[in-house]
Amino acid sequence: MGAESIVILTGAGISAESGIRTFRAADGLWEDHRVEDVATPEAFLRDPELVHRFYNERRQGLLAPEIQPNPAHYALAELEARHSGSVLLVTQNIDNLHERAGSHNLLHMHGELLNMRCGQSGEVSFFEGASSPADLCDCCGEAGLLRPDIVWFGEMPMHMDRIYSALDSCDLFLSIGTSGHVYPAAGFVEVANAAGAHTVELNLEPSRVESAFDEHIYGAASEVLPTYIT
Ligand code: BJW
Repeated sequence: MGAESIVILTGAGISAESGIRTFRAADGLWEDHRVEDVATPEAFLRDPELVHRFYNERRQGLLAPEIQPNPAHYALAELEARHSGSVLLVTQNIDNLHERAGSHNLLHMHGELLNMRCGQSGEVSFFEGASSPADLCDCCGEAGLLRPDIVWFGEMPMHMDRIYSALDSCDLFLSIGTSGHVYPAAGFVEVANAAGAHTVELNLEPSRVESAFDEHIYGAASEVLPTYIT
């Protein structure tokens, strides 16, 4: 791989083979709610108990011993090790499987499941247990302010300046395991195209924005990715 500056975008598909459900697979429902109706600031205001329960379950799921990084996560960590300083990994995923596989130059644009954030001060704290609206926030000592450190619909994703700046100067952009339904991530390929990068989609099936890519590789990430990047 001769590229000098590589940006990689990952989505739920890369963690599917580790046992974490994707968003738009099957019925996409949780307790009869559409995920889109739970992962919003309005849902948290309306029914904080429900939203805490949703994230508590997913936190518990992530911490289960059988949930481990798969060969696709490891392949990206190896790629970063081989191309020191020239690979930026941007993930939409809120799990921690990339870091557990050894990736370091990593940005979680939609937040992290194991972090909580104070809705008042913005202070972020690591959190492994079950959260509830009764929890007191460490920074202000009040109940009801702590929320999952997650980017919900209508909120600004994180690290956007760093991401756009890397996209503006990359010469290779890989998009892995994402359906292309959710913006701004679904628009990154256009930014990379405008920068003159070679753009590649690796996914189980064509995404919603597949026509924007120069190259397409369809298959399970744990199979196609290690082959593609060696
Ligand atoms: C495999 C595989 C295997 C399976 N191997 N592949 C109208 C038009 C355009 C935009 C908007 C609009 N109305 C509203 C918006 C904006 C909105 C949006 O995009 N909505 C769309 C639904 C229309 N976006 C936002 O609100 C964002 N904020 C925003 O836009 O701020 C303003 C802004 C302005 C200017 C610049 C920047 C910002 C915030 C979005 C927050 C997304 N949050 C979620 C929930 C996170 C919390 C949680 O997890 O609970 O993030 S939604 C959910 O979707 C989650 C994911 O990160 C995200 C993307 O999903 P992903 O990863 O693509 O998963 P899937 O399931 O969709 O796809 C998996 C793919 O993998 C599939 O294709 C499979 O085939 C494949 N796959 N197994 C390889 N083994």
